[in-house]
Amino acid sequence: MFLNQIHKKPFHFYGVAVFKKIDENGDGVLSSKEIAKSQEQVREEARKRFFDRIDTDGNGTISKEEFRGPAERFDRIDADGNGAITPEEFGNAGRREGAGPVSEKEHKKEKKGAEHDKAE
Ligand SMILES: [Ca+2]
Ligand SMILES: [Ca+2]
Repeated sequence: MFLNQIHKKPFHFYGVAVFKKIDENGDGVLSSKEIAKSQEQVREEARKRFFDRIDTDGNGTISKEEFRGPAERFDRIDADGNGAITPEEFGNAGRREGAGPVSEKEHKKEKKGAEHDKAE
């Protein structure tokens, strides 16, 4: 079922090169461990890119001025309340909310589809 997920979703936007990167031992099969690891990496990378985009002055933290979302959301992400969001705080918030290319909900949907596919 993990294989199906990878085929249906990340692949058409990450490409075959990524398959090779994920397939660490090069046996042409993605183990669920390899996939889980790569999905976490993809999420981290997406978060990092997103973070960099928000951090317009590039000082490594997101200030209230740079953050364009609602203030309550900023406060929620700024876990230590010092008025600046670090990449760590940002990442933790993302994990808490299930943000990223594959959300919890999509996971379930894909799983369902995958089971349907392997009816043989
Ligand atoms: Ca900044
Ligand atoms: Ca902070």
